[in-house]
Amino acid sequence: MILSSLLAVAAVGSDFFGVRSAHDHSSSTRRETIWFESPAKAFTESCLVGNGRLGGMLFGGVSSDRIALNEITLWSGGVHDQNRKDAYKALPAIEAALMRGDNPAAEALVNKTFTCDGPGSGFGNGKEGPYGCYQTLGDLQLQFFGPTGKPLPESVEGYKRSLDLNDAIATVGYSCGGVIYKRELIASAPAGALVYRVTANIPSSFDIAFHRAEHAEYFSCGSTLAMHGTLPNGTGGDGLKYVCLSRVRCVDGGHVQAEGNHLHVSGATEALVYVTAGTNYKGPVAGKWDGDDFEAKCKTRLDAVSTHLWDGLLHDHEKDYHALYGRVKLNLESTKNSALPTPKRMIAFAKGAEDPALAALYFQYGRYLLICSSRPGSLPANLQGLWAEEYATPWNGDYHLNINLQMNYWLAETCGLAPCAEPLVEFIRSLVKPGEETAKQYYNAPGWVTHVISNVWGYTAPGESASWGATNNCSGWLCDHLFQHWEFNPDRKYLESIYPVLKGSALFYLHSLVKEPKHGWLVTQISSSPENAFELPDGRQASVCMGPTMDMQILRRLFSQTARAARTLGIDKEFAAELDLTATKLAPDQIGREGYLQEWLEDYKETDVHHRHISQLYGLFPSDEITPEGTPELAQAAHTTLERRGAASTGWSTAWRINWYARLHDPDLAYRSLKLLLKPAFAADGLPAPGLGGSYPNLLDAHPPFQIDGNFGAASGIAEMLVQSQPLRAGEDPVIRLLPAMPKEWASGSVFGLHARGGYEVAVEWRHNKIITASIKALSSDGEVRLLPGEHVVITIRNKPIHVKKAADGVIIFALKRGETAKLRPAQEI
Ligand code: FUC
Repeated sequence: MILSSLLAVAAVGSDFFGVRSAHDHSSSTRRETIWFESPAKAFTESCLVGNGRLGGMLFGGVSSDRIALNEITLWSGGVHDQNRKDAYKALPAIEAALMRGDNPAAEALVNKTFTCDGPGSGFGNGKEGPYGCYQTLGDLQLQFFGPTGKPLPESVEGYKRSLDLNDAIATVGYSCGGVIYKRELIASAPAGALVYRVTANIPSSFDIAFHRAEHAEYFSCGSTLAMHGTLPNGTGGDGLKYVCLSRVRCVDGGHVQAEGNHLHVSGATEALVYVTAGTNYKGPVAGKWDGDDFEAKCKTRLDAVSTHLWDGLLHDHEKDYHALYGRVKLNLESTKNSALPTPKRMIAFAKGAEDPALAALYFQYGRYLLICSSRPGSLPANLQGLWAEEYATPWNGDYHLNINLQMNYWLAETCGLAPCAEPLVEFIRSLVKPGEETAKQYYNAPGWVTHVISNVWGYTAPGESASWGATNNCSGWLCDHLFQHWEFNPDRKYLESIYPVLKGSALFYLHSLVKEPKHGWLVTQISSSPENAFELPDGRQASVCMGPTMDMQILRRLFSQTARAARTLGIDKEFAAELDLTATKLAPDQIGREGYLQEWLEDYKETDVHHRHISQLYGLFPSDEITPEGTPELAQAAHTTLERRGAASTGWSTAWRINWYARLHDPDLAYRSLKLLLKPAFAADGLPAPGLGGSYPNLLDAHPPFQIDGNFGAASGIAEMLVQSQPLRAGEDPVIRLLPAMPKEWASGSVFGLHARGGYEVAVEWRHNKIITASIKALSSDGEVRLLPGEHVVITIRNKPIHVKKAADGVIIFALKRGETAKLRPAQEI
């Protein structure tokens, strides 16, 4: 249907309901707020909202305001096969070069014969190519006028702009010439819309318009604005089509009029600006897509949302949001600094003013960002989550699979956001079919495989350069997320549904293993340790290799998880046994000459000793084959590796360090990394400053540039500092451990709602660095809790002390029925 005719039918005039909001935002509970004293000059100062699909970045200007918009499917490019046909025929020559230790020759061959067929990701610039690029939907621009009809001056009184994480609402307020202006923005998941409420205490006027720098047409009709367009598919044709609609409804007096490509609102004390968007995304990822009907569906959403007033919309939005956000509470005790605007608070913290509550805010911000960018039925959070103001977003705003996408989801299970992992699960499933073709063309192998980069179009081929694009352990790593989702939320049906995906991945790697000549270990036949390179004894450099440590660790995990899944389901007995046996033949973790964990099969010198990727520590986190209890020498080697690489790095690498140090039970170094991540990455004017890592004024992570993985990785790291549930030794049952890496600076506090493997919800309260009380609730099934209490405790269920079994290493075991809560107290207090 033609969009203009759709809108003409629907054009509605202004409504005069005269209803003022009765909603009161003040509440006695502590609020987690990021706030500013001035409008944002860059999106790194803006306030972010999102409903999993539609996002907004509120700049909050006085005379002119901007909400940068996003729709998570808005990608250029399209579904294109970039597999090099019959590339596997080159394998024997590459393998032969690797077997004789001539890695540079192997690398030259990979570059020539084993990269993608086509431009691939365009080295991060794939916008005009078939790979495509995630990009902004455009801007909603607002222009405000004072009582005389002139644009508002920039200098106003009492300016405040804030993002309230407790209710997921962004607010701007100020007064000018005695007039009080207030605006509030939500991204409502139930309504599928952004709603911006614009109020003033006298009748006021403003204009709104859409702006997009390319591929956009606009029109207006009645009280509705439209922007629509078609992105290029990268091979000379039309790609994704999109539409974005906005409607203004005057609530308390006022009038809306379409004037050219904008709407003019006059005489209103309260107006609601509704925004909906949609695309005809038809990629391979299963979701609740609008399809060819996207314009009509987008308009239906607009019609529906615009029948509602603010209070009702806010009520539904908060109810929906609280159901996720409210699952976890973290109180690290406030300091006076929470009264400072966020950028000043960050500066004070960097200068040494302790501020535990800032860490709690950063933790909840990570959870907030995931709730806003990853909801069931949609796509996973990309490199920027959901928020991009660019058309050529850095690294195409894609899904990098050698750390970044995985890090985005580390917090999902531990931080009570399992439903937010659903888009990742669907995304992984969508890679199986294209990944089977890639396995066939490149390795002549069964099963499926992905390499380093992917997009919403099912890209699984290697990247365009051997130095980073040959890494092929990524599908194995993704499978860990499928399995952990089950470990945290045991459900047989779900396990049945993911088993074929695990099996397909395991089959691929089983097929790809070769015997390395020195020890006869089984290793991956052609690979690289993500993005790092090494020097051969003769001084030549290369990245391409056999069996880097990370590959071996990922395969051990994949094989054991797949075998465990098969046994749990009572199927594929022989296959499970084959996986177990093969795992014992894989190259082991090795300690290098300076006591570090070797990154490669040989003790090569890395070309960059401070490289941001420390992939050989995958075995420490997110995996659990290296633990202080089970493998103390390897744990020490991991520690040495980390200190050798140094503390300063990119945002995500710093965030990974928090998780690593937490697993090494080193609170001081975990906290050091968290501090580095919170270091201001901005100059006095608030704009990004040169440097490595840190955070922007709105607490977004600086790679630089902005990359959201550090935010998510840090939230996961903070959770790991407070509660862990991996086994003490690989292959054993999970053990819940309370406050395993709690820094002395967080002397008193409480956390509620962190999740543990086996389906448990955990709460802990501590004072003066000692646990006062804790509780464990069985969410999914009856089971046996294994707990490392750290000190002598008494456990009660329904106020009655219960019997606990004592196991090795101070672990205690007790039975807990589904729905029951066990309470723990130090023995002397009972
Ligand atoms: C990987 C990292 C880079 C960056 C990019 C998006 O390639 O090595 O640091 O995070 O992904």
